[in-house]
Amino acid sequence: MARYAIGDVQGCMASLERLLALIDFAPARDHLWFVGDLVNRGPRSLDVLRWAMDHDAVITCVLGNHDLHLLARAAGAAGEKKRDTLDEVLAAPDCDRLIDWLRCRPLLHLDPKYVLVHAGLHPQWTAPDARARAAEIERELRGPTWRAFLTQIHGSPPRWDARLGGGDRWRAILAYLVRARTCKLDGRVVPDFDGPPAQAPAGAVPWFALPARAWTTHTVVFGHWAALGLDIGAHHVGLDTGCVWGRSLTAIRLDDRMVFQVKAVETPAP
Ligand SMILES: [Mn+2]
Repeated sequence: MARYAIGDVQGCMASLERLLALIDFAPARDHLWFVGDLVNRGPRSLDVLRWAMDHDAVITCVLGNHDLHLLARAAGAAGEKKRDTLDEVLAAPDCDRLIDWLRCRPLLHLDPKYVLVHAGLHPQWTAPDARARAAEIERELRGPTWRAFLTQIHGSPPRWDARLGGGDRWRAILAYLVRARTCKLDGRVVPDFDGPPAQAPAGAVPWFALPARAWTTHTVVFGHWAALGLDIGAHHVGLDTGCVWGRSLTAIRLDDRMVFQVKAVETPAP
């Protein structure tokens, strides 16, 4: 058995198929981790979701910001965004089944060696702390009031504080798990900056480069930051290589860190 982690797919089914062929993916033998953002911006989100649900037994997929946006659209908790390509999913006859499958995905997966998360972690969270914070969100998404919950995740998050409650607490947790790229030295996520680390605003550093990180007992596998590209450090593996922007889709075999990449098949929208 081999375990691979795969970067942000974002509806790029043809590129995913090309990558699965490159790694000679065999469901009977292999297990795949996905860093989230299975859907949106790319052309075939519906096909990617159906494929993922069909392969539920052999994949581990965490939720990304675009996945949460799809859930919010399905719940009537968010409107259409300019570059959304989610209409085909929302109009599909199996939409409810796909949405129910998606909202039961974890926000974070923890094993003895790795943390799998879409964007990042707060520097003061240990890996088990992060798992517990993620579980707070997962409980809401899987419960009967998931639609109402999704109306409360928008708006600017407060700085993380363990005493936060309710919507402020959920927004502060999600700021790390699904949105973080750079942070200030006090741990606050810098909103909106999505360029390369070298162009980060003054005083902002990648979330994984903050001093005194509590989670470095583990290696964090993540995506969400296309401008960072493939980035492998002592305790982090960034896998978003901008497939939906016409660059490439990346897998890493976790057992030996062998990297596999395919050029994006999809042409990015202008
Ligand atoms: Mn993302």
